[in-house]
Amino acid sequence: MKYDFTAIEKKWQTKWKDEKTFACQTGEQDKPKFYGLVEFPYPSGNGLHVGHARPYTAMDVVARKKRMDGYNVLFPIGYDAFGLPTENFAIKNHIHPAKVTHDNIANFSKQLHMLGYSFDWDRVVNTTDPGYYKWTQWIFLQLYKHGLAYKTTMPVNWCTSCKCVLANEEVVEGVCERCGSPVIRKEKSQWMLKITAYAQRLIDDLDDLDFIERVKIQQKNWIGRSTGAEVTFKATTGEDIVVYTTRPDTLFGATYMVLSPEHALVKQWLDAGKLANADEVVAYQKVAASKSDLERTELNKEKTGVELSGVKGINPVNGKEIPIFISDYVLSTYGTGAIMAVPAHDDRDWEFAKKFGCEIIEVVAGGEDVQKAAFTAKDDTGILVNSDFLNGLTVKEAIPVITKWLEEQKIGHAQVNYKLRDWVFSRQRYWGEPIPMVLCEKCGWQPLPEDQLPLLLPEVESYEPTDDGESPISKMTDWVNTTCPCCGGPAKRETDTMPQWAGSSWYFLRYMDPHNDKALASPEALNYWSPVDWYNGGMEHTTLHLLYSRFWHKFLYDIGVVPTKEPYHKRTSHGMILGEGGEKMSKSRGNVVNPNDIIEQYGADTMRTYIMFIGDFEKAAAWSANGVKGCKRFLDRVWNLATDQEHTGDEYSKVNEAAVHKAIKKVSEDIEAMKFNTAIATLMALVNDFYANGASRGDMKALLLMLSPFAPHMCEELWEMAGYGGQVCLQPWPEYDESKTVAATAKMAVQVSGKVRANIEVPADAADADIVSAALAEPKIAKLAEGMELVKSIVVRGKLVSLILKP
Ligand code: ANZ
Ligand code: ZN
Repeated sequence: MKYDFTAIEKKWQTKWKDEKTFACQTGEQDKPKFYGLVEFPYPSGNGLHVGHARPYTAMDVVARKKRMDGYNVLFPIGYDAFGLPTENFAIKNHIHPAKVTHDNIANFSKQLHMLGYSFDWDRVVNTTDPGYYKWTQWIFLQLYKHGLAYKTTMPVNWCTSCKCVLANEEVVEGVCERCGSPVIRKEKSQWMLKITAYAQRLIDDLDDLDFIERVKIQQKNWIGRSTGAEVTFKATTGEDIVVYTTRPDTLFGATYMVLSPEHALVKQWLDAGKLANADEVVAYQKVAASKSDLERTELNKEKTGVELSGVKGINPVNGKEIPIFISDYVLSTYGTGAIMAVPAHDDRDWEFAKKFGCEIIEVVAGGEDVQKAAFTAKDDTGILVNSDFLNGLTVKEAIPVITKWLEEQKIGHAQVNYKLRDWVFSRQRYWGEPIPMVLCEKCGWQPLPEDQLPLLLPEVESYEPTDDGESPISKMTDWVNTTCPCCGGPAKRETDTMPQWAGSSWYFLRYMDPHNDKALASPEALNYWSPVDWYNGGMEHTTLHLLYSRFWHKFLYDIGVVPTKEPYHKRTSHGMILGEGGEKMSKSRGNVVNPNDIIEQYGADTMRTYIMFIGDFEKAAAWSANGVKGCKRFLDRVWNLATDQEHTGDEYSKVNEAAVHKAIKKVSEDIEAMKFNTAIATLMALVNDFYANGASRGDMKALLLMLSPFAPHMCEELWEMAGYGGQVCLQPWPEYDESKTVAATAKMAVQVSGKVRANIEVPADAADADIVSAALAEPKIAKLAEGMELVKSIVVRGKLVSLILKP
């Protein structure tokens, strides 16, 4: 009988959809719950690609196995649909972004069904649906009411082409992550979220989570905790200059100071006419303003700067007057925006001092040359020199001593700093959630009353960003002009929208209770399903989405909305799928594989099996057309085995019993460990055994159960044909007996003088001598051995026995 995958897949997909086979109920108490989550797709015009198919198939395999293990499984999907690509497409083609989104979602949904994923289709969420973004806006209002949302004017990353503010994370090597255009710095009034208030908890709580190590490390590095001290220097003009240093022990080596060009004191001195070289200073400020932080702090870059003439700093440990520079390598957004420079022991200061001829004083004994000392000083066992009361102490000992001294002098204190910045939450674009705030001339910023949510996105004629960088919504005066919720006087609505990260910061909560219009989800649903048990997604989302959503979740926990401190218990990550030849798939390279084509030619089950077989799930893997064919052949073999041969006996057959138990153990463990490729290899080997030994009805049943998470449609069809009853996806997962995973007998080849002459079967625990006797007793071998003498025998257990015979 022919394996008609097209008809079979359609048949089962329709049945699953019509019967809502994978819909789950909240609160089912007689089963443990399992919540498996994948990152919901951005519904772009390109449709689903193989990069989606890998993680989605993987979690589908896990979800299907968990159902068979007896769990009540929540496995949902939705769409992260606000954002720039859709808006840009809408502008270019003069189609409303809502229409573009609707069409793209329809296409994605069709493709996801075609792959046979066991999603609960009653729980689909769409971040652009007002019923959804009502709650995104509601969360924003809670953040505002708790002092975690504020508006401030600050230098922001500005994409010259998208005409839009970008978060630091969206700027990659000085250019816009999305369009590749240069990013400059610009002063803008922005809504900010105070994620920094959660920095320490975002680090500490990682300890209790089952996240893969590289995710934890990346999150910690991104948050970037550093410990040191703030130290106050005096300026000769009387002002305090506070610096942040991780090395207060090197204070005696501080021979000059550097302020960021944006530092408030620079402006103050300029305004007061204190600087003799004001023109030069202002010119330098202008150049620095156009650069991104990354460009400014590049290590190998030639250092630039201007010395302020007319003002000096005073080193508090020795009263020495030292020059003050402005330089772009000091960032306004880190620490205090000012540093004490210790050129003997800091690489950047060293380079700067060499160029500007500043004094270099070694304060940690380094050895031959001072440049080397810059490196050795990083080791906290170095010994302090030229440092008065610190001399002779190690770096480690000196830090608390000098910190205490600074505290006693009331000119400093220990300080912790984080690299993490507050989250720039405003976008001057159309296709996003309106920020529900109103500006009253009298009352200032006022939150929209919650009963006015959702604040709908108004219809506009043009979605083009404006040249002045305001959102296109700002042109909708009818919408913008409103009344103050506080005094009833004239007021204006905020016209910025939220960034794309907003909707994805809490979507996993909405899945728990997607149709609720009284709350983002009911307490029952939240209590029952929280936390997500297993979340798999891309490494590229480790520092943005994962951190943002942990922050929102912690906040919601603090205000009593969600029951757990953390949203996700376990986080894993998959490697990318590369094109044939190992290069990134891209339109320009012409190596993009469309899942639809593979499904059409070989079927979804082959697509699924191949994408799981392609290689180590955590590593990148190159697509191979031959590999696809190999997986199709494997499924053909299973199909033929099932349909061409007679299978009798509900027990496992004696010859296969050990192999079946072993396979169940291996496949079960491999799925839990995301070693899908070796799970499939195990099933392939089992099918080979079945061909070699024949298979009982019981053997075939076990095979179908184990293969069903990978190739669900074919397994359902064969299950039905065999008349086992019910659907395979609703059966219990097969159990294995550890003691039966070892075969009672072992097959061994017998070699005579290097040539295989016969096969024997011996007890698995037979002694070597007995194996040799059995080999010699085998009729063919006995004949060969007639009149010969055995000079040597080698036994390779479980494999072969090799005999050397001589006359
Ligand atoms: C003196 C010193 C001596 C420093 C030494 C380092 C080594 P992390 O670990 O990243 O926190 N720094 C402080 N604020 C800065 C800013 N806004 N822009 C650029 N650099 C800044 O680094 C903290 C160190 O980076 C601080 O300690 C300061 O230089 C510099 F042997 O102070 B250090
Ligand atoms: Zn008012």
